[in-house]
Amino acid sequence: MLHHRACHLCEALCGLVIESEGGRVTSVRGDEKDPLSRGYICPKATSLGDIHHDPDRLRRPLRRTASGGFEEIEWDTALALVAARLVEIRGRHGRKSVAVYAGNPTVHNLGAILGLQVFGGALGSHSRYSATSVDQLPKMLASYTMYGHQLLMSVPDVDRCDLFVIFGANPVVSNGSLMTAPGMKRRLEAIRQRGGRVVVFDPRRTETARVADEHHFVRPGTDALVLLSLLHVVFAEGLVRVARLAPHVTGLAAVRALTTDYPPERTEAATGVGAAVLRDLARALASTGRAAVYGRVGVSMQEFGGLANWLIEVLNVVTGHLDEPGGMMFATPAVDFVGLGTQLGLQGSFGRIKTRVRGVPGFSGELPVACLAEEIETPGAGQVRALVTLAGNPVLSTPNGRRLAGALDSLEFMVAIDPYLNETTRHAHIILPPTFALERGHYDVVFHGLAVRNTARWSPPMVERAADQRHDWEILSELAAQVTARGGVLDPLRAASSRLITRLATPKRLIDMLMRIGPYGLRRSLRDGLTLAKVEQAEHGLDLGALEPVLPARLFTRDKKIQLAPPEFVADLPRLRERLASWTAPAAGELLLIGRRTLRSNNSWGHNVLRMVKGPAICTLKVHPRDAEVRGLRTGDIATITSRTGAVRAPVEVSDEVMPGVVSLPHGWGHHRDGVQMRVASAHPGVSVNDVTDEQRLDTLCGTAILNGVPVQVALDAAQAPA
Ligand SMILES: Nc1nc2c(c(=O)[nH]1)N[C@H]1C(S)=C(S)[C@@H](COP(=O)(O)OP(=O)(O)OC[C@H]3O[C@@H](n4cnc5c(=O)[nH]c(N)nc54)[C@H](O)[C@@H]3O)O[C@H]1N2
Ligand SMILES: Nc1nc2c(c(=O)[nH]1)N[C@H]1C(S)=C(S)[C@@H](COP(=O)(O)OP(=O)(O)OC[C@H]3O[C@@H](n4cnc5c(=O)[nH]c(N)nc54)[C@H](O)[C@@H]3O)O[C@H]1N2
Ligand code: SF4
Ligand SMILES: [Mo]
Repeated sequence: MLHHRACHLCEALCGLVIESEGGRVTSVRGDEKDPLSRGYICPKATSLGDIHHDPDRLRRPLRRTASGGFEEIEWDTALALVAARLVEIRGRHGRKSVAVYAGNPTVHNLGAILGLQVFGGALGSHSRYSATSVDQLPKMLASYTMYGHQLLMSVPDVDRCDLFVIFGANPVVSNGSLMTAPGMKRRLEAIRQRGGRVVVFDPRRTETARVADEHHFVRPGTDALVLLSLLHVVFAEGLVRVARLAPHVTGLAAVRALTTDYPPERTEAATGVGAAVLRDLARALASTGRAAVYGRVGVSMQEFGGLANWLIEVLNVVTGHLDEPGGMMFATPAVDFVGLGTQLGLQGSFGRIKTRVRGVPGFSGELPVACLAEEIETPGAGQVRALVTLAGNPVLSTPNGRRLAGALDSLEFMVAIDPYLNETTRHAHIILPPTFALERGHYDVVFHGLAVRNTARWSPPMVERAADQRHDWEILSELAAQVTARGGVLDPLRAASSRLITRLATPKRLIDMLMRIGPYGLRRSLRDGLTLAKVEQAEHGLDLGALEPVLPARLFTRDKKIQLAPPEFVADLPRLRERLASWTAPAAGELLLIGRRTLRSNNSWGHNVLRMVKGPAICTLKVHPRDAEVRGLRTGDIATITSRTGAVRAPVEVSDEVMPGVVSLPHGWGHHRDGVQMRVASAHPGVSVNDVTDEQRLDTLCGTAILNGVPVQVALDAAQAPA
């Protein structure tokens, strides 16, 4: 049988043609007719079948036994137990005592997104955490403060731009992030074929850097200085060109004043980027009609990620590339979460709440996950005593995972909604495993809104689930109902959405309704308006056209203007200025550790598939020849990587693709732990980089963890055995 659907594993939304026989997946190919991916897929798509059939994947709830093992229990027993424990702990210790952590696959799962809203409302928890604070939070903060909406995030119009500048992203491997653009290599090559230019700033000569025209090493954490210098040149040389948006911009003079102290000649020693490079690039940005400056996780989870993300937006605005074809644009998705969010008052908020122990500001009702361990460990009113994880593996994905693992063991109660018994869920008292993607219908409400082309695609369920399996949304809404019945408190907004969803019964019907009231629904006549049925009929996906300018109509700030100099960011500049001097004089022997994504990995949970992990070791430490020589390290040696929080050992790969002074280790590994039931992953364990990242080091502006540019010592390991 042939099935058509979109891949949900990453943000690229590739169209797939999946063949199955007797319920078994026999092949996965790219869908040539998908208007967005046009046949492209990456190696991870082939793992969909393997995960679906994985004997380690949990299908029934598990309860921890007195001896520390797990036993299967019935759904009804499990759900009742979870609801009772959560309500009881909340009753005893208050609303902050029950925390929720939502991980990355939540946003790739329509039912989990909606279910989380309903469940979160019923629980009324004031301790919400997610992968946002180890990922894109700075970009959301920039969108919120500058455009008035956390989800109004600019994406590069790659297919029409002639100068594409990339800071800290490797889309040839990651397949693009906050830029849904499957087949990035092809798209980058197309820029060059039409005479354009691709420029990459990265401390590693990445796979993306290799297909670019130019690559510049930049010292980890210093991008904000590079950007200030680019802006300096734009202002000093009279290259400002705000064009159409000029009447809708405020703060231009303030930004000009803030950049005067940062000529490129003054920042080059700290950043490692030559002044001539920046002068040339600033002029090119100003003189190229269609150009875009884009940044991702390398400029997000770092010491000055907030500033860097803000300055990238500013640079696009002042060179006339925001909201213009070929520049940084905004998608107009069929299900318009930006517009809906505005009606529901969900544009965002910043600093309204703070963490109890360290006083770090929260963003949009959420607290930074780097603070979770101390919130569990520190006694007092508001201490976290119970935790719900949904589609997350924070023991491997958040800084100082070892400390967090210890903290999880001290909880009164933990429940994990997750299909695997892994490094995090093994700490839970109850594990509730949901269905896997092929067993459920899906419409991507998030990434259609961040795509480089407007399209819509519905993925029908492809395999019948077993009678006793539950979808994420069913688990969450059942828990919500039981928590409410036991005396849950609902805030009015969530109560309303909860009632709505319960009445409509399924996420699919909700999507249909949201589509009807979306930009392609009501905008057209009732007869021609978009409905889910029409999207379903287009089995390869529906093309809704190239991106179109949306500003100023889509500005949600109070004065309906783009805020070029939000006070939060301006107030953070002195911290950068103070740091400038120490970059030019790093501590003796210290190296800066950065991350790396690899083609056959999917954060922490793609490693239980043999075809993804076999072959040469992936979890290696890349070291520059100069730094290797000083330490007597050769390729194949085992090195010990030590930081304030601990040490890990990993095989060395000597390579001049990393900048001198920088080492690179991928995240999401470290599967060799007692009780983990992922047999393939445990046999190819690697080590967890987040055992040496530091939960105490944050971008203090917004609470994002610093996962790139971590100071470490690296030495030859005497024992020569990885652990
Ligand atoms: N050092 C370092 N750390 C990093 C990063 C880095 O670059 N360097 N990257 C960061 C980034 S960008 C991110 S997004 C985070 C990710 O951080 P997390 O989201 O915490 O971790 P994942 O590895 O994505 O784990 C996802 C979990 O969801 C489960 N899962 C998969 N599908 C489903 C589903 O449909 N339903 C449910 N209920 N569960 C499901 C998996 O079994 C797994 O346990 O990691 C961050 N951590
Ligand atoms: N194959 C695969 N694809 C994935 C994932 C995966 O795990 N595997 N994860 C998905 C997720 S959750 C996300 S968020 C996206 C992320 O998507 P990307 O951001 O494109 O992914 P990375 O490969 O982490 O790219 C970050 C780059 O930043 C560089 N960098 C590190 N520090 C700095 C710095 O201080 N300054 C600059 N300029 N650069 C720096 C790193 O060397 C790296 O090349 O990928 C998604 N796609
Ligand atoms: S690039 Fe992402 S969406 Fe496309 S096939 Fe690979 S994992 Fe799936
Ligand atoms: Mo991410």
